[in-house]
Amino acid sequence: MSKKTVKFNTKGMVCSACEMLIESSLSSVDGVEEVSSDYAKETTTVTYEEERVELERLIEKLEEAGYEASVA
Ligand SMILES: [Cu+2]
Repeated sequence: MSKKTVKFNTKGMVCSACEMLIESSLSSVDGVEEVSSDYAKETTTVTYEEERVELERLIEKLEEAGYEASVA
């Protein structure tokens, strides 16, 4: 299985609760291995298994959580 790490701009983050929200939301996606969010930079770095998760799915999840997401 090949792992991929992608960094997203996650605009709209304002506090550490945003980090926790994003981290728990993305961690619940099957195939996601690691999520690291930084509200000061408004970025989220995700490591996932390419065969199991679509990049689009991650963006969708971030948008659902309430953030404006794009690949950094
Ligand atoms: Cu917040």
